[in-house]
Amino acid sequence: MLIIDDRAENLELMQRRLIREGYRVSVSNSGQDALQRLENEQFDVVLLDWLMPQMSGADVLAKIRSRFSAHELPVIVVTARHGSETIVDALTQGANDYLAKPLDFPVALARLATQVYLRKVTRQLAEANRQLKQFSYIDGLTAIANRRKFDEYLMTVWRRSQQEGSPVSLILIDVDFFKRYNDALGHEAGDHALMRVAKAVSTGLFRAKDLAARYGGEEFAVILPETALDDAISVAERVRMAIMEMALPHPASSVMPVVTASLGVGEWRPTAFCEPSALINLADKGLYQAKAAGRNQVGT
Ligand code: GH3
Ligand code: MG
Ligand code: MG
Ligand code: MG
Repeated sequence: MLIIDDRAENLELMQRRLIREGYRVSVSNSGQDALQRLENEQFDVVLLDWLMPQMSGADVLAKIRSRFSAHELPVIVVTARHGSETIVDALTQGANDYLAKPLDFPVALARLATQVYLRKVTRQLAEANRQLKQFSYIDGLTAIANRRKFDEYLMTVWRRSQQEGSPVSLILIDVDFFKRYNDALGHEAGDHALMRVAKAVSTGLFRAKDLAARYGGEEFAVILPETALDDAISVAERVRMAIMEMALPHPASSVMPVVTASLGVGEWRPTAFCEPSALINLADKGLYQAKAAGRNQVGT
C-alpha cells in the first residue's frame, strides 16, 4: 500500500504498525511525490491524508481517479476534519472509504482489509471475464474461431482497411458432398472429419493476422488482412491441397474417394460506406463457381 501524509511522524507510526500486520508499505510526504510513485509502482490500496499543504488530498484524489478507477486502485481518505461534509466530499470525489484521525487502529485495519479483499476479488473477476470471453470465441467442435469471432475480426480488419486503403481478402471453404459423408459413415465420423478439416485449414495459414474460423456447418472461412487477390488465391490453393492430402476416405464422393473442399476467394478495398457483406457475397460467388465447375477447386 501507499500512505500519503504531509507529517513525517504520522507516516512513521502508520508504516511501523502496518508492517507489523504484514503489509508492504511505501510512504510519500506530498501529493507530487505520491503521483510519481503511482506512475512507476503497483499498489493495492492508498491511504490518503485529506489535509495537506500545496497539493490537497482532493487534488491528489482527482489525479488518481483520472488514471485509475475505484476498482483498480482503492483510496481510503484519512481526515481529522470528520464533519459529514468532508466525508461526503471525499466519497463523491472517488474515495472508496474514509478514516477519522486520530486513527482507531483496529478499525483502520479492518477497513484496509476490506479494500484489499475487494481489490483481489475484482482482479479475479476481470481475469474470469477475460477467459470467458476467450471461450465465447471458440467453436465447440473444432476448437478454432467461431462465427462470432469471425464477424468481429472481419469488422476490425474492415475498419482498418477503410482507413489505410488496403485490400482485404476472404476465402470461403465448403466440404464437398458432406451430406453423403455423414450418410455413408455416420454423423460421429462426420464430426471427426470436420475437426480434421479445421486443422488442415489452420495449417495452411502462415501469418498471425490471418484468421481461420468455422463459418457454420461444414463451411469454414479465412480472413486475410492486407492481402490482394493473387496472394489469397495462393493461400486458398494451399488450403485445398492440405485438405485433399489428408486423404480422409470418403467412399461416397463423386470427386475422388477422399474428403475434398471447394473454395471461393474474394478481394475488396473497402471504401467509406461499404459493408463486409460485399466481400462475403463476392467470395460466395467464387465458391458457387468452384462447385459448379466440378468441386475440389478454387473459384473467384
Ligand atoms: P456440396 O458438395 O454441394 O457442398 O454438398 P454437401 O452435401 O456438402 O452440402 P449440403 O449443404 O447439402 O450438406 C451439408 C451437410 O453438412 C449436411 C449436414 O448434415 C452436414 N453438417 C453440417 N454441420 C455438421 C456437423 O457439425 N457435424 C456433422 N457430422 N455434419 C454436419
Ligand atoms: Mg495533513
Ligand atoms: Mg454447405
Ligand atoms: Mg458442402
